[in-house]
Parts: sequence; C-alpha cells; structure tokens
Amino acid sequence: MAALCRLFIGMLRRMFEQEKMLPQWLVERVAAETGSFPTVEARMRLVIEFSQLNIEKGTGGPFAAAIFDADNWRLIAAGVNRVVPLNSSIAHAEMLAIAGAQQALGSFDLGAKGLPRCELVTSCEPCAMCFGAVPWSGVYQLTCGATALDAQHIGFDEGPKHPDWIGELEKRGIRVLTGVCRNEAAKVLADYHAMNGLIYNGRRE
Ligand code: AZG
Ligand code: ZN
Repeated sequence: MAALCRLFIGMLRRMFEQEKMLPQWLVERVAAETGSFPTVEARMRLVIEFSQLNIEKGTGGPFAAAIFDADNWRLIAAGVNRVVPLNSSIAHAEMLAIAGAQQALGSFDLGAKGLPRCELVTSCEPCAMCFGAVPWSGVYQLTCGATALDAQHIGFDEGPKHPDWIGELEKRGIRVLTGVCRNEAAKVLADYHAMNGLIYNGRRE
C-alpha cells in the first residue's frame, strides 16, 4: 500500500514538473498536431505561431522552437522561451525543444541508429548557448527564422558565438538553413519590444 502511494505521488510530481517546464497550452497543441508539415515554410510558420502565442499568453519570451521528424515531417516536440517563468537562464526555446524530443524518443542522441532524422526549427538563430547544444543533440538539420541581429536589435544579448557558426555545424554534418520566413519571425520580436517585454539578459549593462 505504501509503495503504491509513493508511486502515485511520484507520478503526480512528474506530471506537475512537466507542466511547469512547458505551458499547458503548448503541451496540448503538440499533442493535437498530428498532421504533416512538408514544406520548410509550413514548419517555420507553426514555430512562429508558438512564439507569438508565448507572448500573447504571457508564458515567456518571444522565441519558440520545435523538432520535426524528417522522414514524415510530423512534429515530435516543441519548446518556447521560459527563462523568466522558470527562473532559469537555460530555459531557451531550443533547449526545451531538444530535451522534449529526447524524452519523446527515449534517447539522449537524436542521431542514434533506428531513430528518424530530426530537424530543429527555431524562430530565431540560436544564441551562443543553444548553438553549443546543437551538435550534442544529434539533429541532422537546423532551420532558422529571424537572425541574431533581429534579436540584438531589440536588446537581447545572443552571446559570443563563433563567427563561422554555420561552417562549424556543417563541419559536423549538420545542414543549416537561415532566414526562413525571417520577416514574420522578426515581427514577433518587434511586437514583444513594442509591448515593453522584459529583456532578460544575464548581466546588468
Ligand atoms: C534567445 N535566442 C533564441 N534563439 N532563443 C531563445 O529562447 C532566446 N532567449 N534569449 N535569446
Ligand atoms: Zn539560446
């Protein structure tokens, strides 16, 4: 009986922790998205919609990312920026999308044998931290919307990234596409700026 209670409490705790990591609206959307997104623009537009919803619903910053199965173009996992609500500087959209896909596929390596090829689609080019996470994630392709300059333009510090970051990823066998629906992605950043959204850089100026 005591063991059963512990199991139940553990399940409840895990459910609660999972809900905190991603907002409930996104958990529900990911579960409901069973369709295929065969064009890069369709995948990016879904991710941009998540970034817009994240600011409208007040659940975090103006960034979103998702992992797609490149064999059938279905959504595997998504993430939105949760730095402020989770009090966590590492809760960037890309990090949460990668972690979610690794949990969903049961592998720390999304490039492992037997898994589908995985594409990381992000509403904005990765910052220095997320750039570092990409080679370790096992994704085969990185697709970006807005540029790092678009994020810097509204005050975000995207960190000291390698000047040839695309070349560094390509050297490791990761294809990189940039500027997909850039204007639509950058508009979310501009909207966030216009509504006086918090710019949560780690250091005071
Ligand atoms: C960020 N840049 C990207 N690409 N994604 C996030 O979640 C960010 N948070 N701050 N800069
Ligand atoms: Zn980042």
